[in-house]
Amino acid sequence: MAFFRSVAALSKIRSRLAQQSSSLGSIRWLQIQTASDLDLRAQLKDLIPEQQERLKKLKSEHGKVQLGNITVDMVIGGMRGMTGLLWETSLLDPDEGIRFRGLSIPECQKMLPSAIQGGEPLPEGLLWLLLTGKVPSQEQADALSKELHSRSKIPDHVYKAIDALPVTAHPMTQFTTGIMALQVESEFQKAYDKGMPKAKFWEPTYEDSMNLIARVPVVASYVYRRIYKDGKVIPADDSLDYGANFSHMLGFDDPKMLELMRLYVTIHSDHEGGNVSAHTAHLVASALSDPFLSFAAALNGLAGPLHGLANQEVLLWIKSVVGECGENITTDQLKDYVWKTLNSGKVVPGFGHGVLRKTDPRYTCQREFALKHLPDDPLFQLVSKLYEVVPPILTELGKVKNPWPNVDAHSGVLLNYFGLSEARYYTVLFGVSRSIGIGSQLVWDRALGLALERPKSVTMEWLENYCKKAA
Ligand code: NMX
Ligand code: MLT
Repeated sequence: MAFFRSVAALSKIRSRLAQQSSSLGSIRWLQIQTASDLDLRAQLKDLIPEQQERLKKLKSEHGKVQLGNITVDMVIGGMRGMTGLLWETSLLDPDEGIRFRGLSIPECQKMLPSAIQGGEPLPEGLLWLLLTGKVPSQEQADALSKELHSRSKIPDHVYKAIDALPVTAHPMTQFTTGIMALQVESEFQKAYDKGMPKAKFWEPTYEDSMNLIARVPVVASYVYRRIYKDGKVIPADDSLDYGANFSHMLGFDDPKMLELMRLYVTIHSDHEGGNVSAHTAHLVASALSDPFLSFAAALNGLAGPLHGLANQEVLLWIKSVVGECGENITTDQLKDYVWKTLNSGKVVPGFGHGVLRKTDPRYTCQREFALKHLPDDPLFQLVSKLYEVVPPILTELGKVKNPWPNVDAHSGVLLNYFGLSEARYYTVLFGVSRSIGIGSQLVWDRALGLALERPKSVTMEWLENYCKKAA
């Protein structure tokens, strides 16, 4: 805490000097990186007032501009295509895929700091980007890495809460229980109970979000080691970055696996605001529930098979294909298997999307990773074959809006290759990553004073009457 107080003081001196700089001429030493440049909270404090003004202006000048028509189909059909949320950290284009604060995945791979030259982005670099909209320097990402380590201590009762569950409980149930137990230490709840002005809400939210992001890998790896490795916990290694340390605590130290985890955590972090997990967090947080409560709610949505559980389903499905037909399956056999799945009333996991209408760029970058590091892996080759076989079949069905693969179609075979083969655990990895996007946006939700979410619902009778009158 003393460090952060002195950093904040330095930041103030620096901004005062910066204000004087026009009268002093150019002060070159001011450009040298100072402690406040490395302090994410100080950076946010500078950024928030201008973004608050921006939103105020948007509301007063354009508040009544229409964004489209709401149709009955949209009301019945899961609000698809209905613009109804403000989410600053990322934006999804149906054809191009996700952009994090304006940067595509290949741009993030080029521009964000990495652990090795030309390597995969550091998730802490992405966290900085999502929170500030700025690409951090290597020093800023490293400082954030250290800050996350310093926040990662877990109180004992969290382990006890998880241990109260049967070891056979689904990993997502154990993980979410751990997150709920972390909530006991919420700074937001403490500050709210004492009373604080609305303008200050973002500050304890920032503390909670950063603590949450710092602590989720510890909870997640505890769950993994408890279920699959006889409870033999591996302590954190403070010299490692966020993704690498997570992989290390799970028990995987192959340098390629560390790179995979950095990539994995980066690309799963955020997918604009309308997906089930992000939207749930945003909704729950709009009631001023703290980030732990909001994120735990999000995880319960992520645990559904149409959302985050699909990564588990994909690997189990691929393994069932191999189990039934062997690794050297022919294209015709694979087609038959896909039809058998569909005819049994199931979806083909890893294909389709609520918004995307082309191959998910998160799939593409994982495919590139596989081509570089495991081109001969038989399961990767099967995934490649599915890329050819599944889309024409889903198109033939005639109702699927997007026959192309999504992020979940690929992640399992990569993890499996490096030894993380327990498919039931995969959604927990997705959850760890999503804490970064959700945690970042929740800070902005409170900084911008976003409203309680409360859309209007109607009955079928109301719709019928409305449509009769409109006809
Ligand atoms: N396999 C079989 N049927 C499908 C698939 C698929 N992969 N994708 C869509 N459909 C069906 C869908 O079930 C619906 O059928 P019905 O009208 O009988 O209910 C019809 O096609 C129209 O659905 P769409 O409008 O194309 O898709 P929607 O936006 O409703 O749902 C998903 C999107 C992602 C839920 C859907 O594509 C799906 O179930 N995919 C498989 C599960 C999956 O991979 N989920 C992960 C998504 C990414 N994530 O991480 O969250
Ligand atoms: C996600 O990453 O949240 C999924 O792709 C689902 C979505 O965007 O709706």
